[in-house]
Amino acid sequence: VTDDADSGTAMAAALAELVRDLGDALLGADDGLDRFTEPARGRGGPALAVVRPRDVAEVRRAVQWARRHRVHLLPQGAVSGLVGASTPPVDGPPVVVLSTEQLVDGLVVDPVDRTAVVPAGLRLSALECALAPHGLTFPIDLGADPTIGGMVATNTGGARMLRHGDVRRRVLGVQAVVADDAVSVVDDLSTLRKDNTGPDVSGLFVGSAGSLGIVTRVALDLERRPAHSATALVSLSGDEAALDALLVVERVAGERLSALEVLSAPAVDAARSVLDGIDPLGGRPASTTMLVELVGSADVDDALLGVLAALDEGARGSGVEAAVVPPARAWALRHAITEGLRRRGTVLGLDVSVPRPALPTFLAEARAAVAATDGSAEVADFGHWADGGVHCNVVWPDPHQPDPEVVTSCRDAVFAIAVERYRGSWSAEHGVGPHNADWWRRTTPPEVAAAVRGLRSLFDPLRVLGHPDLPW
Ligand code: LAC
Ligand code: ZN
Repeated sequence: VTDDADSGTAMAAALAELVRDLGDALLGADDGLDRFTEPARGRGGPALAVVRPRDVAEVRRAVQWARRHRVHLLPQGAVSGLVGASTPPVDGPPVVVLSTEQLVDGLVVDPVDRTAVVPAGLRLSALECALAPHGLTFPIDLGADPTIGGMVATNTGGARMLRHGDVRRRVLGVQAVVADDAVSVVDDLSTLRKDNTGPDVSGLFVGSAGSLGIVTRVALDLERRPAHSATALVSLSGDEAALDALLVVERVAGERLSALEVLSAPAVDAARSVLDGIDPLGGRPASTTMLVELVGSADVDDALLGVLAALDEGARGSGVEAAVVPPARAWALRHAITEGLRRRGTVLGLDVSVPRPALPTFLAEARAAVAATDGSAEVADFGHWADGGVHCNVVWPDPHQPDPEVVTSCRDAVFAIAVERYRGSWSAEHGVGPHNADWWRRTTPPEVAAAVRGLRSLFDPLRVLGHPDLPW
């Protein structure tokens, strides 16, 4: 046990050493660290310093320092995660943030192989720009613009998961710096699609929330950019109708289907509020709305009309309002939801999944549970219904400010319905962080938890990597 004065002196000495080891890559408290400490939602805590290594050698030096001084080193990409894992805790041990924003050199695209080796700090948008001239894409699409390393650490899903899978399915290999005694570089950067020469070590870093190692490069399996795409927005009478429509769309669209999102009326309203007069719904009142995207050859427009005709027929005269909308407009509506909700007030983002047949009843029960917990809260859900995923956002419109206990009660109520009643997941695609760590402890079978903790003691025996409140 040290008293505060002693630990303060020890920390000052440790930081002086960090300046000596990594000074050129370091930002200190005087440099304005807000963009590294403010999470996408909610509040963050302070960082002792931010280190921005430019290569693997500097990442290793940072990890060596963290081990020597037993200080938490928090890997960080674009701070777009939604479970609180990439920014320092409000109350907790001191942390140094390791931002990958300068780990951006050395992208290698192989158009013949249809693969790329990508530095961890590269943003998804920058990767897409580099791939476009080759007619290639890394087909994971979402509202934010994360780094590739962050996408690996959270195993991002996104809106085209039904067609292209999540990050896990697209990662061929990973290079990561781990915090074992040797501070090893685990170099498993093969770009081979077929390579059955033992267990999948790269895969261990996918979804690890930055705790097992700091991902420095990633080998990715790419896709050809589709030549044509067509999108429609379909207004439906509610969630039951959406489930019926989902089946019709899948049956008629077949392999052309590349996205199917369902947006609740409050989510549509929130998105419209940020689109400044451009209304992809042509003035129709907000209702449960399905976004359907088809990709393929020049006949996708006709195929989409066929899907809409089948939906109309399936609705048996009760009327489905549907319109073909240019893809950029349809996606603008979809991607404006997050910002629209943020402008409404305080948002609790709950990212759950349930078996598809349970989607309507799950949502009805979740809305009722939230209303029973706090009358001022609204549910503005939207999600990747074809994958059984729902972003069950709870919103407190300004000026309502929920107490922390109310937030916890809403989260627990919704998660309990998803997990206990419908055998769903309390984190469908946003990964694990302090916001949902309790649920990992509650629901992970002991043998599985022991395996994860075993990996942690292999790669990070001193427990210096990742957010201090990770549950393993
Ligand atoms: C998305 C994030 C919120 O689907 O998961 O855009
Ligand atoms: Zn999502």
